[in-house]
Amino acid sequence: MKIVDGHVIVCCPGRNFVTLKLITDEGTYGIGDATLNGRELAVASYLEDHVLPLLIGRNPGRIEDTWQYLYKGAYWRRGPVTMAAIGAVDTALWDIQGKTLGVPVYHLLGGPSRDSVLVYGHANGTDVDDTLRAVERYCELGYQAIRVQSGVPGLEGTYGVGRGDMYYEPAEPGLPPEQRWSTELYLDFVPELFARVRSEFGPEPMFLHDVHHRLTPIEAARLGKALEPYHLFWLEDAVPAELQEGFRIIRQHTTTPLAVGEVFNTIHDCQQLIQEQLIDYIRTAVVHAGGISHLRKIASLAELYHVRTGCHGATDLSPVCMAAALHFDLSVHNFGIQEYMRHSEETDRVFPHEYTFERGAMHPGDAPGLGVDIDEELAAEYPYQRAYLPVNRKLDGTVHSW
Ligand code: EZ4
Ligand code: CO
Repeated sequence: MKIVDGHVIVCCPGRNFVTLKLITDEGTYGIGDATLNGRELAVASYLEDHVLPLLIGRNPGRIEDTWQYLYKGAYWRRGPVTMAAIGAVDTALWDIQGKTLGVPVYHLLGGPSRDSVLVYGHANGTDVDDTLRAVERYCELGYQAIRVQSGVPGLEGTYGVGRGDMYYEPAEPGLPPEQRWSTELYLDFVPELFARVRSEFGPEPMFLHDVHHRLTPIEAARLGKALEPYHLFWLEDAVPAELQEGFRIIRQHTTTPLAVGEVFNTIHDCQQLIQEQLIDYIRTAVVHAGGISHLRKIASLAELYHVRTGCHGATDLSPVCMAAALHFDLSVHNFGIQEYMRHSEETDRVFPHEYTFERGAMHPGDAPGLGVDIDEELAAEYPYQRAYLPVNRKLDGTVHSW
């Protein structure tokens, strides 16, 4: 069997997505997500201009060999653009392999290690009361685990608080919007928020919180310590993680479980974090960390050190990535949790899928391959629209991590 053709589909059914499609001489095809929020066209060009010519004529069953060929063969290694492109190829090849053998991809990954995949949803509100109402609605929808984000009094707009109801989409068409930030106001507010959440909903629901890279290690240590009475499932991205050893400081001070990794691209970004047991959950995503093949290597390293997986699953990762993540999650032994921000109806129509949600857990379905498709005719009705993530500034105007 040979890859004979391929193309990249860029569409915007409510938000931008980049999808790779590889077609074989037997007529089967596979798809992979290549979406890099705010930098979409760079990955589309990397694939179209530099990768597709290398794939024509290759045997699609040589998944690991193709990964190594694209990674080592480029000479230039790592980085989000390269790794999203490799991730898309890898995902499409697993899809083809599953379809060729007539089995869902999780069967190729060792079969199911569990019956279904625990997911967490996103409750957010402009203030505490608004946020509590959102948490209640997620509980009613059956979610057992809920990420809680709230507007901070005195700050206009903050990470995780959406414009719509029960929905969060940070990217904006046009040029990047700017937000304002105060670490002081935030640190005073968050423990109060979780005190209210626990007193209203009791000890049972699992609650998570995303700091979104905005603290220093010692500030994160203070927050983790202050949140200990409320038993968070995890505290996410407490600090920007370029400095892996920075997590030692947080770890010395708090037992609040730590999660990180949605912006990581390779195992090298988390090697020290995992081997020194500085984190509890690794959040690398299929699309941004080199596909299913590379994610399995990260999970195997993590398994040795009692670190579990908690894949990124925001709306800017397409349903193709979501499907691939669910096959990975179902099969890998040291699975922890999967993020699930529901996509818009427009997006779900463009990407018909087999995966299902029931009582706070998901299943990838049993269709051969990934069980997800792209309706190219419908996708063509939604052309690309330039959009960016916000930029963040402190109250005095200094640029801060968003
Ligand atoms: O801000 O995916 O945990 N989820 C997140 C996301 C990220 C977006 C960036 O594109 O932090 O909402
Ligand atoms: Co996050």
